[in-house]
Amino acid sequence: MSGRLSGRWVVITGASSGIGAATAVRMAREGASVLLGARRVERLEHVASRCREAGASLAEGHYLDVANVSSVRAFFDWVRAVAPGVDVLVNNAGGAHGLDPLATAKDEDWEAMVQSNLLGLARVTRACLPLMSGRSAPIVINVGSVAGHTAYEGAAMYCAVKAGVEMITRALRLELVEQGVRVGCIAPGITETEFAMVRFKGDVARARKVYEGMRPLQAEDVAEAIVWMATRPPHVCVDEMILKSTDQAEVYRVVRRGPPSTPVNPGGTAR
Ligand code: 8X3
Repeated sequence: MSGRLSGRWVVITGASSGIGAATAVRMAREGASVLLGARRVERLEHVASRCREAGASLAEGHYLDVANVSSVRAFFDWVRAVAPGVDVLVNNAGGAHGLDPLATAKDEDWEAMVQSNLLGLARVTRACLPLMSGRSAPIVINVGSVAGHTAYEGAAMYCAVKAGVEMITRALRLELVEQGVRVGCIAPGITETEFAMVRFKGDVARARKVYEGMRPLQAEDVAEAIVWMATRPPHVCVDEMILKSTDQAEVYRVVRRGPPSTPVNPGGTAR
């Protein structure tokens, strides 16, 4: 199948649902070969099959826990065995845990957020970079958040790790400019995925409130932007992109116009 990404090899983390899954399918539609990582391998297999139907040259999934060093190593051993190299890395795995003020926040929530959003992203990137060497105009796309730009109550650690994603992106951009590796970050605002369900540990009523009365971004909206970043000509690097619902002017300035337009999407993803 021909497409703007045909002949290109794409690795996506957190690909079992939400933004990761939508990005995989959207990249597949462009004819890419997609290699997907996530902990939920059954759901990953389902996404891989949707990618094959969408036109992927190849779509396969493999267990990946970005918080675990040996899992990252095993994942990239697999990538190395399957692919001649990697052209696009989408660092999507991550998410928020809890919305407690720092004074009462839980260690396990902090540790989970630092491990997945920050350390996981860094170790996945470190493992992937050797596979990008020698490819034509490779690109690393990090999924950050508007929370990396603006602090809000109850999200000190989440804001800190997402600001960290921005800083890793900028440092890496400088480190890789000589090699011609592009590095960019996309910072989405409220997106209707499993994000809120994960943050509130399965509390449907609290999760639903996040999207209540407004029209949030959908995973596909963010996926579309990621594919746009990945399909710029080789001399163009989108360093940063902030994408928000029209109803969200700022992290905490959201217009809620009426009853919920859509239910909480149980098939979405944490970010
Ligand atoms: C998710 C966006 O506004 O819930 O990263 O922090 S927000």
